[in-house]
Amino acid sequence: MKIFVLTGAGISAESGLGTFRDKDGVWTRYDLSEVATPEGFARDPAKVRAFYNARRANLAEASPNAAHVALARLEAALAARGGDLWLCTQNVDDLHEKAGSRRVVHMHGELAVTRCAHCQALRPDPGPLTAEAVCEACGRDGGARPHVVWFGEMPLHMDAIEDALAEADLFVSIGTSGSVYPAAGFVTEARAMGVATCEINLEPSANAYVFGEKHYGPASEVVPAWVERVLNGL
Ligand code: BJW
Repeated sequence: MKIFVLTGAGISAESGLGTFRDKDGVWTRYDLSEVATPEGFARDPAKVRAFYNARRANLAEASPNAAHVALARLEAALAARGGDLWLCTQNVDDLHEKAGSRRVVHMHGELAVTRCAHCQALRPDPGPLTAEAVCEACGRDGGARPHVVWFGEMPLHMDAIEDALAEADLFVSIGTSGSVYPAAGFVTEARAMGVATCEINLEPSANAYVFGEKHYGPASEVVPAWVERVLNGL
């Protein structure tokens, strides 16, 4: 069995990382055009760096919850039985890796990686972003930005994602509002290709009507129960 799992901010909510569009979400406190667009960074890089430095500090304190752990267990169990879990996350946190998932595709990038805006060189770096940092690859300063995909930028690994979707037997979406494209369109693509679809969320997402199977409740409870059912059914 080949399962494609797409995760969003909701899977990390119970680990203390804020979601974006819920009540008290990140976008209720910050203007996304100021902190999550290339134009916002060009206008006020100090404000954008401060926003992401606070997020990096928050992430350093966070631990995976039972939902992340269950998906790592599912990956190992499927592999042992000749199946495959293809885990694609919109999240820029590293909680899937911390829970033990071996292959995680970060389509919106990684918070604890720094990218040089001048030469695009990447460097693992959980510390604060500063204007003074000199890029080891091109020798220029002033270019340090988080390796995250902002609005208007192309998400990462899209070719591999499309291939994995086409090969899946089941598409499962966990903890995402279904409002940010292209990820929000994966369920429609999956359905068009005859792939079974399942939504797991606290409440119905914007495109809940497209999913064949649906389970609602906190990810830390619903995901482990769903994984148990999948493994019992193999
Ligand atoms: C729980 C829970 C619990 C809570 N248990 N569940 C007009 C129409 C269509 C598209 C566009 C348009 N205008 C512009 C666009 C394109 C734009 C877009 O989609 N905009 C929309 C807002 C309309 N997209 C882009 O610009 C993307 N690039 C692009 O399209 O390039 C061109 C292209 C063309 C063709 C092919 C491919 C590409 C880039 C998008 C970049 C998104 N970046 C961000 C910021 C990342 C960095 C950072 O973290 O700061 O990514 S925005 C933010 O939203 C973040 C997330 O990954 C993303 C999705 O959020 P998510 O995960 O859905 O979170 P929430 O908060 O929205 O929802 C949480 C959910 O969890 C809720 O449903 C809760 O119920 C649930 N939940 N607690 C279970 N305990």
